[in-house]
Amino acid sequence: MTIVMQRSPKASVARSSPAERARLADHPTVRAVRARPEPAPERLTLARIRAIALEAGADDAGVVSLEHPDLAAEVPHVRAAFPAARSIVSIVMSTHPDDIRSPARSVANLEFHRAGAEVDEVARRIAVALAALGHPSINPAMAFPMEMEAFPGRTWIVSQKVVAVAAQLGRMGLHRSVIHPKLGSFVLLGCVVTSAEIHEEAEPLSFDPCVSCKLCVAACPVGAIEPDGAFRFSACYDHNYREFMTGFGDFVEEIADSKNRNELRDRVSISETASMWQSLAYKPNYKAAYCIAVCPAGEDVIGTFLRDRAGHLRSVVKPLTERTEPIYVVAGSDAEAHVKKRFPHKPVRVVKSSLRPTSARAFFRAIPLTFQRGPATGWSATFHFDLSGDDSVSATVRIDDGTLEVSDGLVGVADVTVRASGQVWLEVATKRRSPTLAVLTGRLKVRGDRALLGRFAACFPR
Ligand code: B12
Ligand code: SF4
Repeated sequence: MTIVMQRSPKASVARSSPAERARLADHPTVRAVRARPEPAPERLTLARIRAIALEAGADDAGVVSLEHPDLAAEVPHVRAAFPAARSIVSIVMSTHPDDIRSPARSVANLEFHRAGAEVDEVARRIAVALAALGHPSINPAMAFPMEMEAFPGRTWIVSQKVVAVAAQLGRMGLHRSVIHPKLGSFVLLGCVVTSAEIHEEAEPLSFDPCVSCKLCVAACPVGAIEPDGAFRFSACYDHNYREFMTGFGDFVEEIADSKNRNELRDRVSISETASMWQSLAYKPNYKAAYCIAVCPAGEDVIGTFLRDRAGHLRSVVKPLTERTEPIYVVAGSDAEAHVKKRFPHKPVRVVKSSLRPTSARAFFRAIPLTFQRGPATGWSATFHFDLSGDDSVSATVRIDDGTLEVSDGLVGVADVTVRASGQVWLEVATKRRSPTLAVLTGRLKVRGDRALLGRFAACFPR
């Protein structure tokens, strides 16, 4: 057999012969480019970049160097998408408050999608303008589509909120969204990652636009925003994102699990199926965003709230809190308890957790996002996990009266020690393998009070 070695096109370009180089030099495109003087990239100031962004249609803008300490966690993700990155231009675009506040979700959702598309358009214009000045630049999506091969890990290239705060365009509100001092919570954020260097820093914002009214806490149907500033990620994600990503995945699994059409009709109402179709056909629909809708913060927004607080509650907050609508929760979650207690008129629709780990390592990264304070209240225990194999993990989980701490390694004295392969633990944790059988067959070894493992599982309902 004869093996013919073929040179890759890349290798042949790199090792071009003198004749090939001469032919390239004589190409009309090459001659035209070489005949033109090459302008040096314009040195950009913060003011100049801001002016470019406002000219492109942004309502506000700032720039931060990637060397800013608050952006350290962003750097690997940003450089993976654009190795030449040096700075990030952050932009703010307003949404129309009356639309976002409408109890008719189609009105609010249309506004989120319209404004979101505008953010991406404006960011693209800025990227093109900066590139024309000699600074190659990209505009990552304001939110979607995202890098889904990283799912369920971080799928976004830039944390827009982190960059906007570092650029002094606003501060994180109690509801974990950025509040702009003038436009309030009625903003979406975008950015342009650029190779331009910026050495100046924006003046720090002198005040926090959040007025601590806690209306966001009162309005959220699933209790995702806690008065102490904690954000219950899974509560928001399981309800608000029912028609996105893994919410859609759960819907598909309902179809797979149904024996026939009648069973599917019992599991999923016709209005839910039709709503899912609308989301697939016309961009996915959020279920709530009430935390943003009710927020009175921001100079341009707060007027009516200041003039007539009771009127704000009557005309903005109550139409949302009194709305009868299905609320999607995981059985045994804090969100389920919250809806039943605070909003008994809103029907509870039990779904499966949308956040499913795909490895034992990911399990320990994900549990802070799915941890439920309710089932963890009133007891404490330390769990050691000594998991071997390709997906090995050594971790300590401490649950202490409603709080969770996850540490690397086996720390302190354990009440329960779990030994298994990472794979077996993942299968048990995701309910693909019976824990009893795993113990009986010796694949899962538990030392200590086994009943505590049941309590552990209840803190992360699936
Ligand atoms: C992931 C995400 C979500 C998640 C988490 C929200 C959150 N608080 O971070 C979910 C699905 C719940 C969500 C919901 C909404 N979102 Co959102 N979302 C994002 C996204 C893609 C990244 C956010 C981020 O940087 N998180 C990390 C850090 C900075 O946030 P954090 O609050 O400190 O961390 C919490 C969570 O993110 C979570 N977390 C931390 N690390 C990790 C890692 C992983 C892998 C995961 C999954 C979660 C997670 O736990 C933390 C503590 O509770 C951005 C777009 C982008 N590319 O930046 C939009 C963005 C934050 N969302 C936005 C909006 C508008 C919403 C909604 C109103 C949507 C809607 N229409 O209903 C709700 C509001 C919920 C809320 N009160 O926060 C806007 C906010 C604008 C603003 N003014 O700040 C953004 C910036 C989109 C945009 N371009 O404008 N969102
Ligand atoms: S609703 Fe009130 S407490 Fe919540 S973010 Fe807005 S101003 Fe802050």
